[in-house]
Amino acid sequence: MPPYTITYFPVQGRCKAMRILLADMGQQWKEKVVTMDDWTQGDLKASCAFGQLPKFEDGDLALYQSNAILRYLGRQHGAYGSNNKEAALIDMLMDGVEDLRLKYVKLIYEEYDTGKEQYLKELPSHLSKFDAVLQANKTGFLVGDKVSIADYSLFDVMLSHSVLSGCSCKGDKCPGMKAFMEKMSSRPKIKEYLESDAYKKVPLNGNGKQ
Ligand code: 6SG
Repeated sequence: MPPYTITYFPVQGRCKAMRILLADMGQQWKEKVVTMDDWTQGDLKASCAFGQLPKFEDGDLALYQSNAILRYLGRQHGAYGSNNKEAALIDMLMDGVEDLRLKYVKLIYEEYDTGKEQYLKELPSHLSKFDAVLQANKTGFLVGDKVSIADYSLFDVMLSHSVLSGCSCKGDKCPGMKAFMEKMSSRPKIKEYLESDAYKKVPLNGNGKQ
């Protein structure tokens, strides 16, 4: 039996980074898919700490909040830096990625038709901040010399932007980011996962927009 269970809607959404981390770490996990009918019935929602999914289980531990889940897995699988200072920088970058993710989610679910032009105009300025961190660190990762949960989180959000229609920021002006995306995409287990049906058949977002 796989040690972990992810309970979530039939989308990538808030689970893409943790799934990529688990695949990269060679871990097995079970997926429990919750349909709109199951969810609106209400019992599961009432049982969730904040009334939302994803839910992540490791034996008798039930965790909610996708970034808390990533932090747990980062600690468990050595992807949370090599010391306290690296862990603090990883936290900072995770929060920076979260700020960008919230803008992306707002665009997708609330402003796709009205706000995309402005979003795309502002995007290079957000991405340039991550690019600068990557260029300064010189290892191809955001922090230190090994992969961390901040890398999985940024990689996840950037994969979503790489298919955002009209988004021309594919890395030409962001050499650090371009190298980062190539490095993460070519890690053998990530490559295998991204080419699998388990990944490809699941839509990015719950409303079909991307
Ligand atoms: C939605 O926002 O997928 N959880 C979402 N929505 C249902 O009743 N801070 C935490 C975290 O990081 C945010 C959790 C997140 O973990 S994710 C949730 O639980 C609720 O609030 C986006 C997503 N949406 C999928 C979805 C929405 C509409 C169609 C598909 C409702 C849910 C599933 C079917 C109906 Fe649906």
